[in-house]
Amino acid sequence: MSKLTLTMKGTICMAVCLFLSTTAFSVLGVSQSDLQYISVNAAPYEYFTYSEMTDLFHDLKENHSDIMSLISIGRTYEGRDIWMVKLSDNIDEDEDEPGVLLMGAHHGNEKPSFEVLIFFIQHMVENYGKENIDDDRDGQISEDPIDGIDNDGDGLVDEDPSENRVRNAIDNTQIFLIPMVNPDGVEANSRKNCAPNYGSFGLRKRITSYGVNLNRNYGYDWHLYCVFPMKYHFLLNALDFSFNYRGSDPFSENETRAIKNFVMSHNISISLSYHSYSEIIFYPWMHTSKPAPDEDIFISIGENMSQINKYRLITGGNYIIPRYWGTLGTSENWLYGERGILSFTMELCKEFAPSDPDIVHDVCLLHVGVNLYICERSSTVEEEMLAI
Ligand SMILES: [Ca+2]
Ligand SMILES: [Ca+2]
Ligand SMILES: [Ca+2]
Ligand SMILES: [Ca+2]
Ligand SMILES: [Zn+2]
Repeated sequence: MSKLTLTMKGTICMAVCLFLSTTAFSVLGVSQSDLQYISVNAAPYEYFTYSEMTDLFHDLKENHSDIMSLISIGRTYEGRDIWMVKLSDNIDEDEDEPGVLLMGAHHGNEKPSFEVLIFFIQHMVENYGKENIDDDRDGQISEDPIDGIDNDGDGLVDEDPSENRVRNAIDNTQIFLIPMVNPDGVEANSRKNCAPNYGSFGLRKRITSYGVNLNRNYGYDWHLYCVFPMKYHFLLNALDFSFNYRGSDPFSENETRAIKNFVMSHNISISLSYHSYSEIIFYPWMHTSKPAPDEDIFISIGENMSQINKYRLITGGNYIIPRYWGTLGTSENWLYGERGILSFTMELCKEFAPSDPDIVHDVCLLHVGVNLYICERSSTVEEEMLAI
């Protein structure tokens, strides 16, 4: 049983009735209806820890070894394996199928970013091999796919998804998932990783601070920091104690080197990197308002994802990434600039780590729909890019 299911069962919304006398109400200056029910959410959502995730993946792999593999693509400073789950049929072969890369937790305090991927992996392995079934037992089969819409108008949303979609995604794509890029940061609840810094440029003999913002450490157009220091928040990114410290060199960190080595040896068409928060979808370029060569495809994919999760799609020319407040060193810029991978940032939720179990469950389920859409779209993007 999934941790999410367990947690949902443990959550009881207690309606506390207050039996106060009329006199007491008048003294307090509030009406009886104001105080009749106070809803107390008994148990805040418990996100996966690194070791719980590790155990879960080993269990799932045991039970679904025909469609799931698990490897470590590298080790963190504190010695944790960076786990990569692959979902596909013919699991041991490198097939000629489009590759999809889904990542979470570049920033360790952004907990929904790994939770959505752990949930997705569970959903996929548990539904693979099932014929389309009537999940809600209403006599109709798979009538309400995961798209945030009540397709059959019965008041429930996404209650009867298509099992065949799961099978098609696993049979026709190679899905690579790295839910915790920064497990040390997850355990420390830290934006940065936990490796020591030896001065801002790595030239000191003693440790001066800890941690690099991994999503500033990818080596694409790295030198622009120095050419246009004012444009790229040079101090925030270059000083080692800053929350946005980019590291002493491009790919100076174990985690970003692991992602780089993995990506360089695999064929990948589309990538989503989950973060929180702000309910926004970004795509390259992130350091300049110059349009990306494939901007039309980025917009088309982005708009389709936005229809599912209702997040705002931010285009390169928008004020969030203007010319003088650009971001260098993101995974998206490097994946797209270096490897031509259509890569998006997905900023989940309205806060770093919501504690309401219903909110976490909804965001996880909704992004099963987003991830399935990405798998389906990956079958045509190579042709789409060639056509430009
Ligand atoms: Ca049904
Ligand atoms: Ca179904
Ligand atoms: Ca429905
Ligand atoms: Ca639906
Ligand atoms: Zn982030």
